[in-house]
Amino acid sequence: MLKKLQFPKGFLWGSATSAHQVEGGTRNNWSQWEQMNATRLSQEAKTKWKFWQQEKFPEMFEPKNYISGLACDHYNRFEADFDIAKELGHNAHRFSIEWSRIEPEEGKFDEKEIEHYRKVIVALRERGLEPFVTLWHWTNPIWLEEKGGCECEEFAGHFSKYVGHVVKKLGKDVRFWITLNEPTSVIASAYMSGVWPPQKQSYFVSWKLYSNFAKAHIAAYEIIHEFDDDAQVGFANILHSFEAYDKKSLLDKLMIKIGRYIANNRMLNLTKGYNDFLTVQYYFHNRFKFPRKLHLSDKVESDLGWEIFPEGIYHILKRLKKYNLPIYVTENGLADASDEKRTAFIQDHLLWIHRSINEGTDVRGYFYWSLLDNFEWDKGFWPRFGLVAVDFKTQERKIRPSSLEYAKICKGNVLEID
Ligand code: IFM
Repeated sequence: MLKKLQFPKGFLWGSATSAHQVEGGTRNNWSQWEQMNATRLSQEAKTKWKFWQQEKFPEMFEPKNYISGLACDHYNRFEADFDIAKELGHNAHRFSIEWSRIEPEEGKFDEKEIEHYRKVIVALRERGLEPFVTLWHWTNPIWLEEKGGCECEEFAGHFSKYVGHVVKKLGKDVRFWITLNEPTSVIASAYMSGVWPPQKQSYFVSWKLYSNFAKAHIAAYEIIHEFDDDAQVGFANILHSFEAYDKKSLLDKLMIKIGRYIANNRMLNLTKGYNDFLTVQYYFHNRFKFPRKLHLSDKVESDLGWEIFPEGIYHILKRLKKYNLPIYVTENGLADASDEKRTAFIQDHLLWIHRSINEGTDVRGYFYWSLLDNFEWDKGFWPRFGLVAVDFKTQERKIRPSSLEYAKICKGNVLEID
């Protein structure tokens, strides 16, 4: 029997992008690192990815896969891209402002770039899309990176000056601000495992980074509210789902407690009182069997080999309920070049989100990651997350069938399932 799951009135539906991944032509710590590491990354693909992935995505062996370059040329094509989002029934869109464009040299702000982002915001509003503006999505201007980037003592101070400028110039057109994107992903991948720039492996620095990021968020929160009391400010938090392999094992349970604290709760605790809304960015389900994480080979996976576990989002939301704040799912998506799994992926996650809403969790929006295929950081262009496929040679856009299924949900504010 067909079930119709209605979402709350005013629910926001959309998708998300980030500047470095889609705009093209950015000059920051990542673009610099890509130039120095593209060849190495293309050589490492042989050992890093499974045989089926290597066969399906031979571009992973080409150094140019690892250079963001023109990306989706979204910097020049944003209006046409937003036309697509509108056509797909979206009523909101999350994007990020590239700090290195706004402040290419310390203390020197580029008004042309402010104008660019003003046009982006106007273009969204003209199409009925509520802008969710991210102020930092992992990339630092080169001058800041030379001072130590996120780990330097003055990170929050530098960030505040940039935020102050942006908010003064663009604040009257923006209601929803996201200060930082996934600070814990940067801590884990750049400073713990050391695979992202600046490739440090230091638990000491990692620990300090939590407080640098919390200070930066809190400072930005205050600056934005000084300008506009009604603004809604939060940070984008990647939240992992955790499961003890043996529900009776104290050690397995201890591992998930520690994992949950480090990955999910620490940033939330440090920023308590300074969030108008909470966010969920959900990609990973972790099963622990002491002393390690388990990889079960019988699970459905994305092209990146990430397990698809929709139920996880329900448990995450349940844990956020106690904060009594509105919640937006600001990212959830998968790499699926052939578009075989995306429709079910979106529907299944929404099913669990809906269940959580029915139980009283105040979820107010869902942003699929991502509107376009784009540059997936150290993995480059081969993982295809887009609702819209991008041919990176011609910049041609092609709407994937799953995005039409998602469009039905967005347009009707309802999920219809058998
Ligand atoms: O592409 C990233 C995005 O920049 C941040 N969240 C996770 C996505 C998929 O890895």
